[in-house]
Order: sequence, then structure tokens, then C-alpha cells
Amino acid sequence: MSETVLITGANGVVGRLMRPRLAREGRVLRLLDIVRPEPAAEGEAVEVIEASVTDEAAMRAACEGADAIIHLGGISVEAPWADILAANIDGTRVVLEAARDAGVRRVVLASSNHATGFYDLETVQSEGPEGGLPADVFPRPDTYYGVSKVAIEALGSLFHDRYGIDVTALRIGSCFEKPWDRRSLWTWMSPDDGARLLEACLSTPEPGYRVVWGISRNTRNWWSLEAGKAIGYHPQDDSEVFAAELLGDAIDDGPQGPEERLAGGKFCFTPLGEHQ
Ligand code: 15L
Repeated sequence: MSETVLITGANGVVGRLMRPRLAREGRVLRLLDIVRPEPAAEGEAVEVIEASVTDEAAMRAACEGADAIIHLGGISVEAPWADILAANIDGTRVVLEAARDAGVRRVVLASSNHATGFYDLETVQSEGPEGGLPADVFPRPDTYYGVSKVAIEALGSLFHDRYGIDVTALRIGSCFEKPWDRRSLWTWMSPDDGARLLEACLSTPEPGYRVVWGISRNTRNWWSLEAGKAIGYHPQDDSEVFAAELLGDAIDDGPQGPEERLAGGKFCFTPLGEHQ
């Protein structure tokens, strides 16, 4: 029996990294984005939809027959409040209402580390010396963008409690091919681990509502892997393999300056509501 997984924001940075990695025998990927995703390559089980997550009719149609949704759509950096409100908060409400109406039983939401960006290194070390900060730590958003991610988590919780939809909110660190600076050595989630995490979210039995960090098994992690382990996520990559190349002689130095002492990094200092 084939399954259909709807991915919103499929043409964004994370969506494009996940497309080849989530392809499976017996699975159709239904890719939705405001920028039309590339059509299916030969042999690729892919459907493409050009639409906004804020378009209620389009989202209802996109959810028809879907078994699960991976909701990556929305604005991924700081932006004016009205834009964040529409794309991220209202867009997620539209996605969840469409999921409920279509009977989709499982939704994965892309939250972000910026929901908790104002936690500092000292707090992390005192609260989680062994394994880092727990995934459900109370929000401390660093931007309007971070506030929208807190709201997204709350919407997921609401739709789970009201309608029994399984919702996992991922507080994603930095999902790119490679880390690029000192901070990203502790926030990195490799694309392969990102796919492992999404597979765990799709397959774990009865997850209910959960919040899980989206990170790799980094030597420098600030965040705990426990919540991920509980749903069968076993990351395999470690950013440390890039550390020497990135930091050179400074490889063993601690955080340099306030941007490296706060989890959200430069997001904590960017002017609120300004395009980043
Ligand atoms: C995010 O939430 C952003 O979407 C992404 O662009 C990165 O900046 C990432 O966080 C990060 O913290 O590195």
C-alpha cells in the first residue's frame, strides 16, 4: 500500500535537502511551495503543487488523501510582524485545519531553535550538564520569527488535544550541508540526520504531541538528544569533523562574544521586525 506525504515549503532550503532523502518505495511525496517545485524526474514518485500555505482552498485540496504532513512552509528568518503573522502563524493554522478536515492523522511541524534563542551557555551547563537542554524547555524567543515558532508549537498542541492528531514540533538547529562557523558547530543538523529525524517522526507509534530538537550528534551540542531517542531518532553525524577546517588554531577556544553565548546567536541582536 502506498503512502502520500505532503511537504509544505518543499522548495525551501530544508525541503530541497529532504526531497531525495525521503524518497521511498511505496511513498508519494506531494511537494507544495509558493515557488513551484521541479516536476518529477523520471522514476520519482512526486507530485508538485504551487500554492501558499495561507490559501485555505489550496491547502484543503493538497491534504486530500495525504497520510502525513511535514510542514516546513513559511518565513525562515526575521521579517516584519505582519508577514510573520500571516505566513507562519496563520499559515500553520490553515495547514492544521486542512489536516483535520481531510483526516490526516500525523503532522510534523518545523519549529526552530529561535523559539528558545535567549538561553545562554551558563544556563545550559547548569540545567543539563550531561546531555544538554531538554527539548521541551520553556520558550525564550529571540525574534518575531522565534515568537511565531512558539505559536506554531502551541497550535500543534491545540490540534493534538482537540482532535487527537499526532503532532511533533521540531526545534531545528541549523539544517545545511555543512556548518559554517563556531556557533553552527553546535546547532548543526546534517541533511542525512534531518531525514532520519523525519522518518522517525513519520514511523514512531502514537507520538501524541511532542517537541524534539532537530540536531545531529555533535560533540559540541547544547541540546539534549533524549526526546529524539524516545521516538527512534538516532543521529549519526557530528559537526566536529569540520571543526579544524573552520576554526584552525582557535579550535579549542570557548564562545567568543555575546553572539556565541546565546543559543540564537545573531538572531538575538537583529532589530525586531526587520528583514534579515
Ligand atoms: C533557523 O530557524 C533559520 O530558519 C535558519 O535559516 C538558520 O538561520 C537557523 O535557524 C540557525 O539558527 O542557524
